[in-house]
Amino acid sequence: MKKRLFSILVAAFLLIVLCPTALGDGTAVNVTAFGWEYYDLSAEVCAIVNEERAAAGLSPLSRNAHITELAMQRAAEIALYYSHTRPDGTSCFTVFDGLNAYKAENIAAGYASPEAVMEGWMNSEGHRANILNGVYSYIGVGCFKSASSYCWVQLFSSNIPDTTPTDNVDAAVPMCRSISTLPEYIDADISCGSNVTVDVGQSLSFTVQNVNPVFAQCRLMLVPEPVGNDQLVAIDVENGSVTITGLYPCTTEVALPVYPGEASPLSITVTVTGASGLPGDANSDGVVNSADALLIMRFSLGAGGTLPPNADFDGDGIINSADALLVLRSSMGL
Ligand SMILES: [Ca+2]
Ligand SMILES: [Ca+2]
Repeated sequence: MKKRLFSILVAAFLLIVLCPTALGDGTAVNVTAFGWEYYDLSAEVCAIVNEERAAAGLSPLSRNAHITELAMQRAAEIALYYSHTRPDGTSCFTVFDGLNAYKAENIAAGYASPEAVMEGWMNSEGHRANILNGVYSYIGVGCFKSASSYCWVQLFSSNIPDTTPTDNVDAAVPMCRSISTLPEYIDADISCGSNVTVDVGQSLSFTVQNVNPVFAQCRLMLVPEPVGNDQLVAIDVENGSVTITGLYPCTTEVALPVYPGEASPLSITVTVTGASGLPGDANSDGVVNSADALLIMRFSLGAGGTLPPNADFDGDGIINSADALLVLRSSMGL
């Protein structure tokens, strides 16, 4: 796995408020990203940071609860767009919500452990300078893993309104993070391809994965809000995974928008094979209507062919004109 490191050194309050909000508000959209957060690895990185600081004669940083959450948010954001610029086009420091302090951010992706990412950072002058800077008192480390390797973020600050430390060491916490992003950073595909076939009653699961425009090996699960014909297929979304279950034989489209009003969302063509279980659906197209009634009537008049068992609408064991009439009445809502 290719690895990436970026750093930004000490940015003062005035610098931040004078920074333009890059590409402007109003164009960003909100997407939901799914991944797992590793507070255990976050704590390990902080411990190594303080070992390095002790070796350099510096005081330790307090692992701050609030900054840790901000770093977890940033870790999800760099999985979408690998940069010190946030996906919405603003500086990374906007995550501090206007805090007047000396602040810095280190980011990395592709490193498999706290030891590995810290070694990478300590061997890079700018990152090392952030880790070994006496101006900071607080640290938060984000560690987020979605459809590819870990994304790491260190945030440093000279002060923070809420100084509460954290000892959270939870591992692999499943998490949906809302991310404000410019639509041009959305470049997603479907993990199983755009055409699938399932049998009636069978399910298939897949994820919608965004390709990071800066670091293509970094992929992020986006949580879509699928739109399909729920008479034909059942759709469930859980932990970033979409599950489609075939209900009736058909070929149908399921759209997978990742934000409201997306103009050209991804879609998947689902072909459901097998016999329809829908009473009266003689042609197994998932809809009961006059076409089925006509088919049953022709069959009952000796036109030949075969009909599925559910053409026997009244369940008396015979497919005849009584079924055709009942299907017609049913399709008319009578
Ligand atoms: Ca039908
Ligand atoms: Ca019958």
